[in-house]
Amino acid sequence: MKKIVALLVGLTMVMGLAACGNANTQTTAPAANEAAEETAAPAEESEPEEQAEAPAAENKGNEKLVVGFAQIGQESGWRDAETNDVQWYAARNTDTIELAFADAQQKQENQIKAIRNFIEMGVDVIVFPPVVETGWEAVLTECQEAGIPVILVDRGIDASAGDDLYTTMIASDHVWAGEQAAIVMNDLLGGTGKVVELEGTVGASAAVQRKQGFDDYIASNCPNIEIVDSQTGDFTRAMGKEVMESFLKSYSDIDAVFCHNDDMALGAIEAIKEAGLKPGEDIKVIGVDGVKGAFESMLAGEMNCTVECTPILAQQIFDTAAKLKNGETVDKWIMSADGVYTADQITQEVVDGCQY
Ligand code: GZL
Repeated sequence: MKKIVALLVGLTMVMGLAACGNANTQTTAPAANEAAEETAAPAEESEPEEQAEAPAAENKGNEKLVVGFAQIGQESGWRDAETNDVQWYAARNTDTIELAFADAQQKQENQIKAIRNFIEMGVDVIVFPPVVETGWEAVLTECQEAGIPVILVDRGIDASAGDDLYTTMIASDHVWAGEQAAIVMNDLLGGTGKVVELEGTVGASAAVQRKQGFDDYIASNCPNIEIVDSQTGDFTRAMGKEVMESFLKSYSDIDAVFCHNDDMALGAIEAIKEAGLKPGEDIKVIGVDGVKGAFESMLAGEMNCTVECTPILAQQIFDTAAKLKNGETVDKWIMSADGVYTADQITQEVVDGCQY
């Protein structure tokens, strides 16, 4: 559930690593969190001010917990919040944790390069959110052969790959999120209406499962609600706006939009307003994530609901990684506890208390 905490301050220093391909690594301050260069600049040009010593290739005997985190990129406010939480946590615990962080700029091949780099470094645990569900068998087998446990965060891999290729997954229940969105949608529409759907990144488990939860619930319980169209907005605000604009040009009778994340919902709200319609009234808007922008939009009457999917996972990630380093066993799925927030619950105090 959402917690109210002091604003995060301070500079985060993470392990600086030689860039590997485009999977550039970086030292970032939470506020800055600049996008890494599209193509990796030569290491000497991209060195942070205080280049931390890259962990020795052989990490054996290092008392600290050394974690390699191969982040997807910076596609959404949610993703930035997850990155900031992980880097801030590591920066506050440098006496016991070393973090090697890579930004894959949305590319699976960059995540794979970064994971191979972490294997070379001999980190204790590898952590990453698989940008898509498939294509991980080879690199995860290499992790296994190197004896390095893998924690999946916030997204999963296709079950057909077998679940022995990773040790545990720390993530929300995305099918549940889709179902909750459908329940609220049915309530908002009084059981009748035409809905469009803005999907997340093609092939991402969060998108596949939110769609499954939403569409299956509507099909089974809402005979008079029709999903007239469904297209990917790739989890970004810009593409969410673009696809909603095309929906508005194609359909004159849209009653609601279900967006697989809040960033796309904020883009859809812009498009609805520019079309001369009232978001939250003429067209109901439901998102997922629980980012502050969604709460601000609900307070303004422009959005109706967001289903929380917490990105604040650092404590669980590092606690779990420490257990794995110590040879302990953990559950296969460490599920986040999330809530559902509708506009009627939102006050300025709730908005001010948003953690991300
Ligand atoms: C969810 C995560 C998704 C968020 C999006 O666990 O994978 O990726 O919902 C983000 O905002 O892009």
